[in-house]
Amino acid sequence: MTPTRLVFATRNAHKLKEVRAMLSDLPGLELVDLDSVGVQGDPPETGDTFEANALQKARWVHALTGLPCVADDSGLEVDALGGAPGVYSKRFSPEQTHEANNALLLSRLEGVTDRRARFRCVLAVVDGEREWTVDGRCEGAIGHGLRGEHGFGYDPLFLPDEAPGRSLAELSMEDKNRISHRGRAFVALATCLG
Ligand code: ITT
Repeated sequence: MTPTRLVFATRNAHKLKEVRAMLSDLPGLELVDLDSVGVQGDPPETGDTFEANALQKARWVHALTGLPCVADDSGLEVDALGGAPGVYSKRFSPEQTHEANNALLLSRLEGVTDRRARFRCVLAVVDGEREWTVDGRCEGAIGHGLRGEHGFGYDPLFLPDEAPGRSLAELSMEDKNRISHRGRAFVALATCLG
């Protein structure tokens, strides 16, 4: 079977690394990064939903390259914060670093007992003829301190239901990909392309 070749519209090196690791399990997909098709700059994301942002990024790269593109918009929804930081996950703290975002999240949840949260990922594909989205979720809770060295972003604070007693940052990339929002969205994408 010839794999579907898509440009992956991301500047997030961690996402790219995770997805590259998934591809051996998803032989129907081949992803090409932005540098290898000569795209400079960051895809815009000014929407207020994951779907809108994912479509915006994929359309932007498709308009520049004329090639079929996929984009990921993802983030963390915390129930006690009314779904925040959501689409603002990367820009949650003024510093916009993973460390500052995690520190702010811990401080916003000080004394809060309902710590339910989920990671969400929406993938949008734009190929010039069609546009569509698929999504994936990972349910869990926010811990009381940072744990683990793997992954990125909020992983050291996120305790997935499917790995009791461990944070996402304590899982290998392979184990994270099996249960993660992004892993699930890519499986959905490969199924829908297959
Ligand atoms: P691109 O737009 O270039 O793809 P980005 O980092 O801006 O990269 P998003 O807009 O999708 O990506 O923001 C995702 C943010 O959500 C990311 O910076 C993390 O803070 C958080 N996030 C998403 N997936 C995550 C994961 O698997 N583990 C931990 N944090 C994650």
